[in-house]
Amino acid sequence: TSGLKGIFAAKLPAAIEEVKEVRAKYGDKQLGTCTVAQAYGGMRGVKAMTYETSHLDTVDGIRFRGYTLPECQELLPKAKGGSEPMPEGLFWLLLTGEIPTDKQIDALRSDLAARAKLPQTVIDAIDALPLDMHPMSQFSVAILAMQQQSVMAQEYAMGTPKSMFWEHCLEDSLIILAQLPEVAARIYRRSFKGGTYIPSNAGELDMSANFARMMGFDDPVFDDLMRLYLTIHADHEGGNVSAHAVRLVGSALSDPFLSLSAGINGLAGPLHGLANQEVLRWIMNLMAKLGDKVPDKENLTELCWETLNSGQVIPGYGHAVLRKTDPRYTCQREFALKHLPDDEMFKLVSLLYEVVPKVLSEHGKVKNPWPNVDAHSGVMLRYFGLTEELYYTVLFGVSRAIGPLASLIWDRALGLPIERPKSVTTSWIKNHFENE
Ligand code: CMX
Repeated sequence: TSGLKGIFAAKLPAAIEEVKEVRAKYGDKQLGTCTVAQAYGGMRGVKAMTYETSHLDTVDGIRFRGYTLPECQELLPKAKGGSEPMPEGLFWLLLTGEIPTDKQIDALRSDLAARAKLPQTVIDAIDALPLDMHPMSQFSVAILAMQQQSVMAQEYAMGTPKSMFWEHCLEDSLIILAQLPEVAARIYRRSFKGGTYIPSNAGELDMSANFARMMGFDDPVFDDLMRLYLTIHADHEGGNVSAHAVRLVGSALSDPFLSLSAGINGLAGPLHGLANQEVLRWIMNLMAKLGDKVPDKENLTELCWETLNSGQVIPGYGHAVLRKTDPRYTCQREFALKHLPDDEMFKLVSLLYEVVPKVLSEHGKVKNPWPNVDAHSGVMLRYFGLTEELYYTVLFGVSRAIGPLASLIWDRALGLPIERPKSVTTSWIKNHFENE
């Protein structure tokens, strides 16, 4: 085996001790305050949870275990012939805090391959779903269908001690990561390719190349795009809807399958992961409206205002935490500049980058007028022939399993309790502050 479990286990005593010390030393300190406005306002900016695997800076963007995206691109192991990092390597980094060696990643791939065979019951469950059900709904149902394999649920039923939870959570997470690409590829092939399937080759190929092959793509540059895509979407600290849903549901000791399915349901919302689908639709719509006109700053500005004036958001722009261009946008832009600089749609996306922030700033409502990760991904997928935008968020979901599951293993290892914040009613607030 890869030794991943051993390396994680070796880190545990010191990490548990560190958390104990921090709690003893700073337990009474205020992390942040919560105003009434924040309680009504989606708890924005309230520091009220810990999350070890990644941290989001409002300006510099995401850091995975302290490493920026460009650092991860440089340091994480590459597949043979590829130049982007492998998401398997990121899982290792998020879980252990260490950059894995090539050898460790080869061994992890074997660990995953040993768990990759989809149970027939999962295949049957997917096959029973309506072909026109949204791919994200199919994906969430499929993950629930996978839950019969949960070691954590089986062990809990037998009365396992709390100290063993993380081991079962790790085992379930490995099963999920091993099987998710095939589950996702099946959903793609049945929804858009007439239900013809390409077998998995998890033993030979890295996760991204195997996933690409199962979807029906056979282009080394697309493999690299998948590696980049699955790496950059993996984790975005703990408060976003998908990561927080995984953490919340997992805190009831629901196993990783149940927890991830909940996270995927959150990712399926248009203000979160579904925005990548919405971006492509919005761009197609802009192109249709432009007709024969060449897009320029002037006509695009007008069309952006049309979107805003009709009460809709401009998808792919804005963020709850970020206050600058998302580095996940920037590294996709760099990939596009390298591989598809002359693509018309990429040029349009680039032009929108010059137009939208100005329009949104003038609009005056948004706290962040800059693009997020979703503003860019669809254009590149489309360029390589993955044109079915309804499917885009499933790719996001395959990736988003990586971070929140690594974090969930830590939650169980650190023995975090069930989440249960206190809520108050509007009349409680009125009574409470009336005589102040
Ligand atoms: N277009 C138009 N209006 C926008 C906007 C956008 N792109 N982004 C924010 N606003 C509006 C909000 O709807 C809000 O309006 P109201 O006061 O009428 O409710 C106001 O500006 C203030 O919002 P904010 O504090 O700047 O942003 P939030 O933290 O509330 O929301 C987000 C963040 C991402 C949901 C929001 O920017 C948005 O809806 N963006 C478009 C959808 C999108 O791209 N989502 C993907 C995010 C990344 C991901 O999770 O995948």
